[in-house]
Amino acid sequence: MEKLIITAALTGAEVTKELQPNLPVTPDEIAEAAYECYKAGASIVHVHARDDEGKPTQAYEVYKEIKEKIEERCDIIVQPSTGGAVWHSADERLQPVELAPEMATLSCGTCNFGSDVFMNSQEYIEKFAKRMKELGVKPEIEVFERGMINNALRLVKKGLIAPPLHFDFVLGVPGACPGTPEDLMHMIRSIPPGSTWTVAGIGKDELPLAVMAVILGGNVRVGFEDNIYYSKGVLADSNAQLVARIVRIAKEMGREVATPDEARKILGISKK
Ligand code: KMH
Ligand code: ZN
Repeated sequence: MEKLIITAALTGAEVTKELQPNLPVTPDEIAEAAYECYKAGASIVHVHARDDEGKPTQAYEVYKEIKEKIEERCDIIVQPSTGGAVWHSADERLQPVELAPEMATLSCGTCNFGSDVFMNSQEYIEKFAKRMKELGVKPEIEVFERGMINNALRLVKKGLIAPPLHFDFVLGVPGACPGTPEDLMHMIRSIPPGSTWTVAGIGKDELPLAVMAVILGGNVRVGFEDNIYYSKGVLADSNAQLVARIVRIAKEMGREVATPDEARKILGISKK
């Protein structure tokens, strides 16, 4: 098995400080949280930006500041979100890609998202994939429903993305695919051989799906974007605490944890 790639999804667009007082929202807080996660064993940081009022923003300048502040501290792979918040336009969502980061997310279909709709029309998906290709950004294909895998494979046929593909199965979003072990197995069996995958279980699904990924040779995403608790009813102290738990479990299972450079090699990313 390859070494385990751990992604820390620090902030997201939906969680607030009221829900999780330790949520990092300013560029300094986000950079510091990224560094703590790096020290704990994460090799990728999935970034969402917030404005001065703590509201989600896709502004280029804010992502630039966050990226620079993280890069001053460590060489973790910075993966901005192109999902943003459900109300962001496609053009807003694309802004962080202009920084030409090593990776960015590419959501490959539309789904319900709680009481909202997370809109990813074919037009959006192709536009995002095209710009990522032009700027040499490795897409992390976000899969919230099984059919999104086929949408990604259509992008391969159109020459907009190229294997080896890297998938993130986001399971347990209210309104989209649940996070049962059977759902994860079905996703894994549905991707092309030679692909890599990670799993982001939402809420109570985070830990069991992460453990499955450790066992099955996949990779793991944890963090406040997906889950704010350490255990039932107990808030986590930090994103790094959630990363550290996965590192401990992986070690117990005999699975080594990848450094950022090892993750780059596994994912086929050349360091920028
Ligand atoms: N906040 C969600 C609507 C991504 O980062 O690419 C979308 C999301 C996906 O978080
Ligand atoms: Zn995200």
